[in-house]
Amino acid sequence: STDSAEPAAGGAAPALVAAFEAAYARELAQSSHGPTAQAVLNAASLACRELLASRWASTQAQDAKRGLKATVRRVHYLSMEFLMGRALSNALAALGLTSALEAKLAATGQSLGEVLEREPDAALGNGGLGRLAACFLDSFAELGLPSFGYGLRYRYGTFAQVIQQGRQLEQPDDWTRDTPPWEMPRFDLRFKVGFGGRIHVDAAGVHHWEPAEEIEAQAYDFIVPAHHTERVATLRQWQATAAPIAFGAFCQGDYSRAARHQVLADAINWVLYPDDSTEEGRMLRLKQEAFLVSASLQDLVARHLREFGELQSLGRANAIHLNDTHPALAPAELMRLLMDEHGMAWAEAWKITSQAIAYTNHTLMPEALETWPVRMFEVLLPRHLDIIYRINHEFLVELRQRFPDDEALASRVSLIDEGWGHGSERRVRMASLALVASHRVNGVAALHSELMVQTIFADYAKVWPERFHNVTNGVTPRRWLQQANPKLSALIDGAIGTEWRRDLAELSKLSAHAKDGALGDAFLAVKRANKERLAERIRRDLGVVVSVDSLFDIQIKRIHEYKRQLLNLLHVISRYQAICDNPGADWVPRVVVIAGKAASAYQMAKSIVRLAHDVGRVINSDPRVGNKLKLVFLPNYSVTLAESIIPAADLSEQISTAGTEASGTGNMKFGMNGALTIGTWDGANIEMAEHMGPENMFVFGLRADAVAKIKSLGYDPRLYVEQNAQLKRVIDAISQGDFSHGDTERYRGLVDNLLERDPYLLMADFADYVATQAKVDALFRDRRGWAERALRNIAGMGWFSSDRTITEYVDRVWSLDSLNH
Ligand code: 26R
Repeated sequence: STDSAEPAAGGAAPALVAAFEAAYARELAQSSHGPTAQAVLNAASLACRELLASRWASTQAQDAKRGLKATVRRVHYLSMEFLMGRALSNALAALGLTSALEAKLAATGQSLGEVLEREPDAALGNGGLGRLAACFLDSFAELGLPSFGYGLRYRYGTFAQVIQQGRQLEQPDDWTRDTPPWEMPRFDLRFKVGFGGRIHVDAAGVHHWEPAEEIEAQAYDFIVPAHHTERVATLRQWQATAAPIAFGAFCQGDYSRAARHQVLADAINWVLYPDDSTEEGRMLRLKQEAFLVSASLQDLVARHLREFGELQSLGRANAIHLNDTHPALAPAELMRLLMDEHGMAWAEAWKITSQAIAYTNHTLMPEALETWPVRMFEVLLPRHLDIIYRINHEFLVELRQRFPDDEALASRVSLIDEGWGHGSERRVRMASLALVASHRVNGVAALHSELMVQTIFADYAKVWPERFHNVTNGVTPRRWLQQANPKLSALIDGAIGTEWRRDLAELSKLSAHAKDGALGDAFLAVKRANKERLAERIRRDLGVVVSVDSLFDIQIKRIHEYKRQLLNLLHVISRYQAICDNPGADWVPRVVVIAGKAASAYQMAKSIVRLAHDVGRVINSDPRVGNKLKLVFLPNYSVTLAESIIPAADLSEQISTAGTEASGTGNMKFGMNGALTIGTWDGANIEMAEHMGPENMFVFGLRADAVAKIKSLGYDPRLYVEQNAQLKRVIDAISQGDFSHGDTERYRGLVDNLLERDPYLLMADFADYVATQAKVDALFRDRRGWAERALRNIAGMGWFSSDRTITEYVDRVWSLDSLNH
């Protein structure tokens, strides 16, 4: 887009523009092919990076001076995933340099949009958890929070999704091929991380670990700018290198042994682990987790020593945050560093560790609760296993004092699953390790936090009730509203002024204008323009022509049974059948858009992707249907694709089975962009409805308590199908092969699962979903009524800024105060 993403007054100071222009000219002159779009991208990125690097230095200097009196601790956000997306347009907007670059380009006849399009996404994450981490970094910068994000510098990010004959194929995402110019390699920041080997205890009782293998971690910093100050946040990503090379082998001419060492190191950074995968990769995943944790904590400890000269205050000056259990080795590693490397006694080291650590849970799905075989620890992390046993011992001694005679409780909460119940091998429970070491544990939306303490963590909530909190997620309005939707942003400026760009809560002022017909018309015009861009993309990429007069009905997220893309498809099929029955009726035209990746080993999810393509092919080519209904699947969903789809949405599909979606964050991005939500009473949908008024959301389906009740009584999906002719007809069409050229085998597994198990209650929610979609149609006909509701949605979204979320984390999780109660 060539629309300026800045407010009118957002241009940079002349000195900054001059510095930018000088750096830009110098970099552009390096191009071997002249000022191509790629060369411009590189030059502009390197010029921004240079300006950000000087902001980085002053931010670090400020933070180093903060001392122990500061009530805000420096935050270390440990995450195996950061889904950053593109960086250049965000940096230009933050620095106020968008128009400066546009002016340079005008001289050569190039368009800024064309340049920005060339930047690959940094897609080092799978979905919600990774994107949340990226939004948090944006807010760390904006709020001036002393902080580091810590992650791994994967060579390949999440796979690229290619669709071939309606089926998903995975291809490697070689995102660094054109050398990403954003990172600052920190050659002075290297730490050794050990694996395997033996431990011996000296006469003084100090443990000495002799690892069998050592790998060096080298830091690469990715600088994230604030938009209203000169502060920056840092994402520090570790790259593994073999250290030192097996030089002996090399000298003897045994290159393959020398190379093997290199290969082992490279593997650590090789690939982002997909969220559910096969057994083979598991050992490597544990190694990746240990590598992230060890390098990050060594960096923290070294910095604390540099700044404070002692380690006693480490827990009061630093917060260590675990983004789910993936970095849950952190307490064991911090104990090891404090005791084995710095001679601290257990009690003091434990006090510091539990002051520092806090943990966020992001899912109740039992299959996502990490456990690792003790056997793997014995091989890879023997010293950490010792420490985990000791933590467990101290914990269980205390527990038995408080809850005598409850051995069943002790075995349920133990850090070790002894495998007794299921007769399998012993495993370390990573959530238990995170919980026992944390002074705070939180869920990501109110319902999720409630269910967390009632279900998966009920025992722990009984032991430490004060530890459990809720902090509802948020998203950065810089990327997801100001940059993604400049036209809507300008419209909001006109209605309520520009202060909302600093403080999103100001959006509430829009509700006073919701009935303003002229504003409503202007809103519809902006939406239409955004839909035209998406329609053009659909035509270009898929060859499907869609009308912008249609209702754009959009579901974009990872493909998962609990998110119920299949329920969406059942509604589409039902609508298709009704249109064929009565093509002359006055249908509200709809374009249903789906995008999302299925984990490569998740067969059911892949089958849903295939069904979406099969159904789309049949509907889109049926002459009886025409513009009344289209179904398109946009391949290779990404942060960047989301930025172009969301502003064009009329309707946002947030239809998970109640009680299964921890929060959702896409729901918030759609709401800010003036889409209405059709959603279940789940995750953050509930709080969105409360903030905008539930009458402004299309809520349907069983609530979480009703879902639990039905399941406990013995749910029979067939009953719903037998009682609902419309539903039966849909299921029959799929089984009979109406969408698979008569192949009745293709979807047998999918249909049988629905009729026999239906674990996510699609059959039970179908009727209400379809009825609610009819209400959506009715309101869509009333253009002014629709616009009024959309404006009320936007007005209610101010609270869902990640700035508010991070302010809550600071108050309740990361402040010194949070240690006292
Ligand atoms: C352990 C491994 C297999 C694994 C499991 C699950 C790795 C990653 C995941 C992804 C989960 C934890 C995730 O992304 N959860 C999402 O977090 C978002 C941010 O809090 C929520 O909005 C969203 O509802 C939730 O599904």
